[in-house]
Amino acid sequence: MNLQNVLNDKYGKSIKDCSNEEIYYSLLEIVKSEAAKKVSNNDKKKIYYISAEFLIGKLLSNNLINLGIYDEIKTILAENGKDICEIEEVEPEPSLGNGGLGRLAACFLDSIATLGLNGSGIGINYHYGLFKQKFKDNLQTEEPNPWIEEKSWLTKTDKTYTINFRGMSVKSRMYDIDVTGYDNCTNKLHLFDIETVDESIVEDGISFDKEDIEKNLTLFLYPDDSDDAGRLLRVYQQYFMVSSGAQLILEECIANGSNLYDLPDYAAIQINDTHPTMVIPELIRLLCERGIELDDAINIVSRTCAYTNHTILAEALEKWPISYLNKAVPQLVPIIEILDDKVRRKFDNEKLAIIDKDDRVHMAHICIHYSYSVNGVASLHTDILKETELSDFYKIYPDKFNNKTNGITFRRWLLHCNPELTKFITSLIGNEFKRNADELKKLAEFADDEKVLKKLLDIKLNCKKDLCEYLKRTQNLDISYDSIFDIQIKRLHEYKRQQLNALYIIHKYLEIKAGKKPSTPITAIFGAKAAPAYIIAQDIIHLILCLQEIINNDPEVSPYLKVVMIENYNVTNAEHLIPACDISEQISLASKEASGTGNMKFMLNGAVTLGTEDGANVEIHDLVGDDNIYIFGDSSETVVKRYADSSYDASSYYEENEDIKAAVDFITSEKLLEVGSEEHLTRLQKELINKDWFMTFPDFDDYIEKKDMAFKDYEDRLTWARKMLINISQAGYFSSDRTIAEYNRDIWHLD
Ligand code: 26V
Repeated sequence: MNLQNVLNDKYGKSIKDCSNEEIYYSLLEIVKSEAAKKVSNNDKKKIYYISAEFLIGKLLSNNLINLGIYDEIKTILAENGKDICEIEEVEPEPSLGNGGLGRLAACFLDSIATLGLNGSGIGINYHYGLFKQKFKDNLQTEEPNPWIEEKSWLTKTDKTYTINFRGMSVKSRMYDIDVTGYDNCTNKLHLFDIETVDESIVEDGISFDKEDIEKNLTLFLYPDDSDDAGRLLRVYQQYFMVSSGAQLILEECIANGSNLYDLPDYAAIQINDTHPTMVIPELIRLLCERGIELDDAINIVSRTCAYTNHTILAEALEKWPISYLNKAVPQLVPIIEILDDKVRRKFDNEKLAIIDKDDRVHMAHICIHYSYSVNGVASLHTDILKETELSDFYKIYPDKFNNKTNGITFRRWLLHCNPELTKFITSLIGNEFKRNADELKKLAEFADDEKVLKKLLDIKLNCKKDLCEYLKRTQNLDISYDSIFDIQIKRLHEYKRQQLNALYIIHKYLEIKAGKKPSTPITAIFGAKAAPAYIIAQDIIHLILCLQEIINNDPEVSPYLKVVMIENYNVTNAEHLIPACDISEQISLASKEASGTGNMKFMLNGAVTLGTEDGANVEIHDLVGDDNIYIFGDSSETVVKRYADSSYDASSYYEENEDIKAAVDFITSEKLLEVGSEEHLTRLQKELINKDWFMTFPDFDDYIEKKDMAFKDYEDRLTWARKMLINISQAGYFSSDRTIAEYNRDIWHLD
């Protein structure tokens, strides 16, 4: 299909005369038709990746790249005075995920298709996805993010299923999004939706009637779960997803020749965190309905499902009161009771039970008992699961546990977001790294090649200039490319410790005020959304926004230090931020960040990590060595011990460490109160002094020392460029192609 022909047919105009919108919609058609021409893999066995989130980002450019027509289209457009980047901006970004977990699912789909594996994603077609973030009076506000237009990547199918809830049933319809592999087959992401959804029930911001399930079921991703109605809606959403998915899977397997007893030969179902757990009892229910004995059904399903754990945080582990399940999906309750009963008969250990004494259903426990594989997402995380968090389970099922260190797709996070670096790498080591990321290691040969190192610095500078221009244009933010770009972009959570970074900024501000000026100016960049009901997270955003206002408007300080909190952090702005980064902030409290994947994206784009020994940082450290990373803070063992013996006392650090006291006191200083809210700032300050649950104070001194050391080292440009090069050269391990190959080798066993 030729762009000019399509434009002629649709609009009767030449490329030159078409609007960016007209070109975008035509490219959408071209991509869909080219994707359909690719063969799909119809092997007997298929992997179903089921997930409540797929944070796919914009799709146009990635599809063009994967289909091998990006350069051609870019050139035709340029010849006609059109910039492909401006066409890209027409596309709305779907926000079908919160953060790392959803983005991982999107990277995995890309790699499954790229490796030519027979696989589909199964999820929910949220109309508004996660909220759009706006700042007002230095506070976060939330708005819906409508992304579905009349013409979009979604293709309506004629597949429908009936989903029964207590006293009500809904008709689920499947919509498909093409998943193009890099020079390989096209797979599908199946997103389920209902037709009765009513966008008009959304009132102020993102509030809506949480009880009107037929109108709200697929409106938002994870609506506010601070109340019963919100939590119950999540149960409805989850069952809707898994029942639709389970019906589809059985239908496809039967069509392929399965007699259902041999289901594990036809399907592997990867359960992405506990959100899709109900697929286990639902499949058991459906098999029984089709005449299979209960024990057989349990056995079949357990050999089909595999579970991935993405967090050890207790508050994130789902435990649904059985009363919720009774209210929404009573048909699953007797099955879950039987699953619990079987566990109790076999093991005399309350901690292994599915239904606890308070009548709450531990979703992770269903997954562990009734799946054939349980994996963590980075080596340290898996070790902690085995040794601490899930040690009772590990004792009874040692063979089920395995590690699959996360990865990222290099198509989006290098080829697309950093074409200049991609081109340079290609000029040094050839094209092969695009298929085999391990080839990046060859770059290490150039570690002492001054010309190469200088070019790397030039490319970084260009990316920084691009970012400045992008932030000016989209957010009216002014930053200088002549400064160090120190970036922390991720969901706002106390365990990720944006507050530690904020304390550093206050510390630096006070130093500058006292006359100690950094020799290279620093731009501290944040991007983060906070859950609407997460009070302390909202307070931390408020603190950062207040610091931005004070510092950037202080002529004594702003030449040396600037703070930028970008609005509505999402995949698209990440694609601009990551290539421009010098220092990648990965400062979670050791043991708490299961893996992190932003850390990998930064490394691949030549940023140097400043981080704790947490998640995949540990593996990055192992790969690049001490000289090419800045590690600080207490080890996960120390942290785990501190929690176990409750020995941490934040207030003593506050009293005894002058720097900590000065920074924390500043949170409620007159200066900050001039621009901020006393309620928010006081609450945050008290939280830190009295609790500091994620232990920022014990790591504070070391953080400052290592961060200042990194800033100092940055000044020796060639030595710094060498660190950048080593990071890029070692990033191949973090390709999601490697991760998916391991899932397939160890868990899915597709041909
Ligand atoms: C969810 C919640 C929800 C309730 C409030 C507290 C809380 C804390 C954490 C979470 C995270 C849930 C699971 C998740 O998103 N895990 C992330 O998965 C990524 C992909 O494996 C991984 O890189 C991140 O380290 C991990 O946090």
